[in-house]
Amino acid sequence: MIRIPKKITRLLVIIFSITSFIYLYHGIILPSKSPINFKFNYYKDIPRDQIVEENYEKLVSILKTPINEPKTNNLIKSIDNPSDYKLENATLMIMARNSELNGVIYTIKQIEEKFNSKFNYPYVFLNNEDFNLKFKEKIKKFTKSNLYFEKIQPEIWNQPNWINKERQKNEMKLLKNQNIAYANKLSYHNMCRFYSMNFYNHPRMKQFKYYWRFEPNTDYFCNIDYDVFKFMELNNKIYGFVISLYDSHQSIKSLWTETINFLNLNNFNNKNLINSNAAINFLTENLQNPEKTKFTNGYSTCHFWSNFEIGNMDFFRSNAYNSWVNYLDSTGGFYYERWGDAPVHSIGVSLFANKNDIHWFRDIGYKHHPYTNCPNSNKCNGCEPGKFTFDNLKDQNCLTNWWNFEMDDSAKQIY
Ligand SMILES: Nc1nc2c(ncn2[C@@H]2O[C@H](COP(=O)(O)OP(=O)(O)OP(=O)(O)O)[C@@H](O)[C@H]2O)c(=O)[nH]1
Ligand SMILES: *[C@@H]1O[C@H](CO)[C@@H](O)[C@H](O)[C@H]1NC(C)=O
Ligand SMILES: [Mg+2]
Repeated sequence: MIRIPKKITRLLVIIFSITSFIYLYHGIILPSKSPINFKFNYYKDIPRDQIVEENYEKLVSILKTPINEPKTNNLIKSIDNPSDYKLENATLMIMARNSELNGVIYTIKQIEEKFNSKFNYPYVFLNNEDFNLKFKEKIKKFTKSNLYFEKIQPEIWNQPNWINKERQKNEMKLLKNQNIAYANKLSYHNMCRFYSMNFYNHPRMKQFKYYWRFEPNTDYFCNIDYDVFKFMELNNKIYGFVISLYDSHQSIKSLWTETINFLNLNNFNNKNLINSNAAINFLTENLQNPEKTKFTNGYSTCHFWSNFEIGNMDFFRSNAYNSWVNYLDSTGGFYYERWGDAPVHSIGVSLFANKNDIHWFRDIGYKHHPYTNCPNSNKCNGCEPGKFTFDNLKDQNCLTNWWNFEMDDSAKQIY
C-alpha cells in the first residue's frame, strides 16, 4: 500500500478548500448569477408609422438590388452525372394530408425544375395518417428521387394527456374571439408542436442532418444551380430562411416569459446556454410594433417564416434547444395558447446559435401567400422584384430589422 505523507494530504485539503470556495463564490455570489435581462440597443425618436415606412422602403430597395448566387468560393454547382454525385446528408421534407395532393404536386414540380432535378435529394412526406396509394403513386411521377412516406405516431402527434381540456377549451374560445387563425383547430396545434419539438427526432428524419422544409401551394421562382445543403455544410450555417415577419402576439402571450423562466432555471445557469453572438436585438426590438413587444413582455414577435426553412437538425437535437423546447412543452403553451413553430424555431436559433450561422437565402425566390421574396436576378421569373406583400401588411415586415441589427458587413455583401 502506498502511504501518502501527511504534508501532501494537508496540501491537497487546502487546495481543495480554495477551489471549492472559488467555485462556490463564483457560482452563487458573483453577479453573473442574476436573472436574465435582455436589452434592445437601438433607439429612434421618430413616430412608429415613419419607422414602418422607412423599414419597408429599405426592404424594397434591398430586394431590388441585382444579385446572383452567394459569393463564396465554395459553391458546388449542378452536376452532369447525378448518379455519381455524393449528396449531402439531407432531405426535402413536407407535412401534408392526403387531400393536399394537388398542392403538393404544384410545389414539387417547381422544386424539381428549379433545384432538385439537378441533384436528386430524397423527399420525406409526413402525415398523422397513412398516405394513400393514390397520393404515393401520383407523387412518384414528378421526381426520380427516393421517396419516404411516413406516419407520425399518435403518441407523438396528439397532445399530452395531462393537458387540462377544460382550460384548453376556454382559452381557445378567447383566442377564436380575437380572430386568431386556427385557434380552435386542434390539429393545427398538434402540427405546430410537432414542427417545434419533434420532427427532427422522427425515426426517418433522424437519419439526416439537413432538411429543407416546404409546403403545399408555395412557389419557387428562381433557378438554384448550386447545392444549397453543401452551402450550409461548407459555410457552417445552421439555419436558412427567406422571409421574416411579426407574429400575432395573442397567439404567443407567454412564450417569451416562459423562455426567460427557463433561462433563469438551475440557479440562473441556463443563461449560459445563450450564444455569445445571439441575435438579441432582433428578438427584443420595440420600435415598429411596440404593442407586440409590450404584450409579450419583451419579444418583438419577429420570426423567420418557417414554411420555408433549411436547417441543421443536429442544432435542434442539441441540449440547449431541446431542454428549452421541452420546458416550453411542459407549460402547455402549445395548447393553452397557439404557439407557432416559426417563433419557436426563431427564438431557438436566435438565442442558442451564432447569428452569423443564420443565413438569409436572398437568392431563393419564394412565395407563401401573402408574402413573397423576389430577388432581382436573371435566374428568376414569375415574380416582381421588390414586391413583398400588400400595402396593408407593410408593417409586418421584420426583414429590415434582421438586416439592420444582426447582419454584419460580410453577411450583407455575400450577394
Ligand atoms: N398531415 C397533416 N398535415 C397538416 C395538418 N395540419 C397542417 N398540416 C401541414 O402542415 C403545414 C402547415 O399547415 P398550414 O395549414 O399551411 O399552416 P399555415 O401555413 O400556418 O397556414 P396557411 O396560411 O393556411 O397556409 C402544411 O404543409 C400542411 O399541409 C394535419 O392535421 N395533418
Ligand atoms: C447523417 O446525419 C445524421 C444526424 O447527424 C447521422 O446520425 C447519420 O449518421 C448521418 N449519415 C451519414 C451517412 O453520414
Ligand atoms: Mg401554409
